[in-house]
Amino acid sequence: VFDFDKDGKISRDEFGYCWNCWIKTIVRPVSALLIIDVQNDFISGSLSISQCSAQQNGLEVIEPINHLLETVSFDAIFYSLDWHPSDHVSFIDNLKNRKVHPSSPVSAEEAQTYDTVIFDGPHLMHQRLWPRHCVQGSWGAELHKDLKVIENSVKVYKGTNPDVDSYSVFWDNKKLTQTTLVSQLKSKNATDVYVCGLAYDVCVGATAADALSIGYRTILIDDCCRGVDLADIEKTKNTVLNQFGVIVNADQVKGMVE
Ligand code: VGL
Ligand code: ZN
Repeated sequence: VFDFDKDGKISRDEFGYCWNCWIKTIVRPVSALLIIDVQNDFISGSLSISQCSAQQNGLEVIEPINHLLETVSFDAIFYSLDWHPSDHVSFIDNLKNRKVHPSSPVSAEEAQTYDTVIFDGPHLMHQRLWPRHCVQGSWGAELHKDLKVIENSVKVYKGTNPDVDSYSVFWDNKKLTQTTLVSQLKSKNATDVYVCGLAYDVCVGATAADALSIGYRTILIDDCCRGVDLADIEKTKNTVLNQFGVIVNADQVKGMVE
């Protein structure tokens, strides 16, 4: 099936194709795509990232993610949802019902949205304060209507404990509880975890960091992510690269998975 030239060599393209097939018979990668928090509140709702310092548009991830879903056959696909109860610790309007520790860099009285406070409790806990968002069952918590949802994919809900926030789809921020993602990736023998969605420097970054810490080959799909703060997006990328993760654009993924 290969085109040999007159010296009996195969072309550069065909060599690349052969190499790819050969290495995959040895490595047998099993790919999982994690689509993080593509929910109304982060796109045009109460925590719209367009209102944050990087002024990015969350809507822009939908078309490239849909295209990825249509052109690449991942072995498993997961959609995460930030899914908070009404009394969630991260909501700034719940601050009055909580106890800020005296060592907190900002007091309860001076705290503004996006500030980080230290809450008192059984353990001291750093917590960034956000507007009320992704309340369980609300419109803001729904996946955006234009995001393609694949049959037989799995939804993973996080941030359901009122007292602990959860940025990563693997564990909450205090590593008290795991989501169902960990056992589902194990049962599918996943080896490669592809990560995309919102917000780049918050939940996407925390998820990629945890995937790397577990030992998954972790691939961040840069052009399918939008974030809150440009400096934090740069930090996220550096963390991934320092832990031997890979950062690609969506058009590079097809060759990696097939
Ligand atoms: C997120 C802020 C608060 C996210 C969730 O999905 O990135 N950001 N909760
Ligand atoms: Zn949240």
